[in-house]
Amino acid sequence: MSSPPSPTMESLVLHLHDIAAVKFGNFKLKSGISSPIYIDLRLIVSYPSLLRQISQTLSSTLPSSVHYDVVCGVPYTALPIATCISVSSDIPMLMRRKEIKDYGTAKAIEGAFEQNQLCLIVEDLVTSGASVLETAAPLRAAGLKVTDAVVMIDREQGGRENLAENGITLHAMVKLTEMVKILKEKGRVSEETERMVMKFLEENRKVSVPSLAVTEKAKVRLPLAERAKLAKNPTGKKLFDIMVQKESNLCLAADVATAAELLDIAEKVGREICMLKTHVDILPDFTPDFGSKLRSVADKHNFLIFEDRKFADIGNTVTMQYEGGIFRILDWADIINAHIVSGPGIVDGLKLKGLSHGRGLLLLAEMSSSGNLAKGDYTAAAVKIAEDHPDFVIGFISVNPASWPSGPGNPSLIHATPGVQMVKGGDALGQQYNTPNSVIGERGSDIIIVGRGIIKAANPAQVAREYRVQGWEAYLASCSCSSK
Ligand code: S5P
Repeated sequence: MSSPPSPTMESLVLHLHDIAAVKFGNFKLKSGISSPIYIDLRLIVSYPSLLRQISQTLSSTLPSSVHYDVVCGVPYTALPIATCISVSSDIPMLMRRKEIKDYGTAKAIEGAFEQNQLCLIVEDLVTSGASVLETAAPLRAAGLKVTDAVVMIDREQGGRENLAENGITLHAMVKLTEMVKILKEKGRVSEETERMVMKFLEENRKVSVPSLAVTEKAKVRLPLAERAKLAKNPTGKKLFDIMVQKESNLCLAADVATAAELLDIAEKVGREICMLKTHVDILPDFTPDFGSKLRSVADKHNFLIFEDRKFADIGNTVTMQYEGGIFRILDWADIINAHIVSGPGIVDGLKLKGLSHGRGLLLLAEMSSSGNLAKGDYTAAAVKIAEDHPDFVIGFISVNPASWPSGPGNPSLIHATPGVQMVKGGDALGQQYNTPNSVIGERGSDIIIVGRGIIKAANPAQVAREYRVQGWEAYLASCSCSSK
């Protein structure tokens, strides 16, 4: 930054220092590292004139070419700032809910808006840009356009670049290094402190990936291409290959009302997904040619078909359920799944039919619904059964494999997780949602299974793209390797 700071900026920075919103010393950050500088902007609500000054300066930070129809603050610290900007500019505001308890009554975005309106995101402090992205995702999912974000302080730790990669231009009121320079020039900090802070920022500038909370167990995974080589089942191998080719770890749960709608959404969303999950028994217009029709969409867009049949009976019965009836699942589904409540015989039964067709099986090791009983010893039993059938079992339906005693375990097996939306929450019937970042980065899963988050969106193809990008970036960030 070459131009000297304006007097307004200087007084603002000094004011922030006066109220101890910027502190120097030795602070342990959430990430565990020690920092010589600490910023806590939550305090600004106690100083109305400062809040007003901040909002005015933020508004004037934006180039005149930036237009917006609505503003939305990143919860919680930036909410009062966004409110001030909204009130003084007479531009309506939206609020993003951080947690959604009940999808029946609560929405991710509160406030009135129209499709394709431009929304400006307001944030107090940007490090990696992850929190701005977390707010942009549900806004975009609701049909708004997000192209710009304005922030009070840019810590210059990769946020600008990460946001740019996601189509968002960051406008910063002040950069952290500029703040420190001002404080040094005004005699608030010593040369020594300035040097320490600059050194710290310089060393941490290289942190350019979103600071996803990646758990240790989730981190130790091999690249997908390596895992493809380890897979013993052809469909399991193909799934890894498709994920790499399409840079997608997104599975669409196509729980739509009719077969016609299913084929339509498969066509629209096909290019974004590695797998499409069906519940074929909910389709009133199912016809025997459904399988071949879906197969041709799957071949065109290169994804696998997963019939979420959740077989649960004894081995002999499931052979008939798999092959026969009106659905003839064996003929068209690459992948099926099964509960293990009846014991390992169910795998033997399904394998008897599926193996020669090259099909694969996912075992339900955990479930996403609240109060479910698939945990502890039950989950461990699923792992054991999978290990005993590497030629047919390709992996698990799981929810938090990083929490398992062995972690996600054998890298030739895949983890696919349902209960995924852009914001944490649930529905009125016990479904529980986690975000793509949490599922992939913290919980160690490989594939996000998304249903209503996509199919109920105004523009499913665009929203599917956003899930794909988030899921894939979370995967790359949590993979110990830079290659896929
Ligand atoms: O534990 C589970 C297992 C599955 S396969 N929880 C689930 O929700 N599922 C399926 O994932 C469920 O049957 C539905 O098809 C999908 C979740 O859909 P959504 O609309 O809640 O995303």
